[in-house]
Amino acid sequence: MSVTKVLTIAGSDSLSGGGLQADLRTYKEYNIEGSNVLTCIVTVAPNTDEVTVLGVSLPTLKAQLRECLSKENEIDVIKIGMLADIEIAKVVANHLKKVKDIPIVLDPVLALKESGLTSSQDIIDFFNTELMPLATITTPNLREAELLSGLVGIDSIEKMEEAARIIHKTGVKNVVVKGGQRLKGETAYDVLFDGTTVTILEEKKLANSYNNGAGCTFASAIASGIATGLTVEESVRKGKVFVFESIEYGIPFLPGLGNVYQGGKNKSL
Ligand code: PXL
Repeated sequence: MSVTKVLTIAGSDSLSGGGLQADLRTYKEYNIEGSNVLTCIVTVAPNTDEVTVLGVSLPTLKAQLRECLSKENEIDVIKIGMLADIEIAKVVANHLKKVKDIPIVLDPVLALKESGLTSSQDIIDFFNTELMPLATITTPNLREAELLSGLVGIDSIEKMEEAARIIHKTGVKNVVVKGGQRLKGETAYDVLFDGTTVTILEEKKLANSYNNGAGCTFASAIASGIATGLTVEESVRKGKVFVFESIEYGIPFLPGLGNVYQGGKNKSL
């Protein structure tokens, strides 16, 4: 029996809403075997909400990449999440340049919604020049789309499209800009651009905010779709429904806040 495999290169989210924990749960729902390279550990202090990001040592990172990207592993798709700093990003990029014919889903985790933490300009530039050209698709949220495109105040579908077109120029094959909660109105819009066609995806906004991990889950769901043979557009459409249901069945842990629950629709707690 052949097994479909996705490799996640991402950080650990100790509360498990996002990060590689969300990624692996998503692959499980898609019946995909997930492996992971840990880049960093993210912790959020309970009272102050202060976010700490601890990167793994570069030798440890390299050892994981060598192990997971060995030929025998036969990875179908690679998904990239949080890279934490420029040194980690450089090591990851060097390894990715050596792999051939494996689609790469690049979630440009440049700003955490849990904090005001935003990446430095050198890492943003590195994403645009080194990582984007390697990727099949990238999945920025509005803030990340602003950082990558240089546009300010993206607050409409038109501006999302403009940002997608700018980001596409870096060499990434497809861009999906996520409107998420930040875009005004009742509808959650995403704008997908493949270099030729702009596709606007819609889903109604959910009243609850159990959306910690929604971004990681979306990118992982897209990676899963591609791994199972769907086109990029089909993978994005299916991923959007998957995230919607994961938020709908999310797990509350503070008043009004919670983690997405992957595939929650098919389970009962
Ligand atoms: O959802 C963005 C994200 C990605 N990766 C890690 C995280 C988070 C958010 O908390 O902790 C490791």
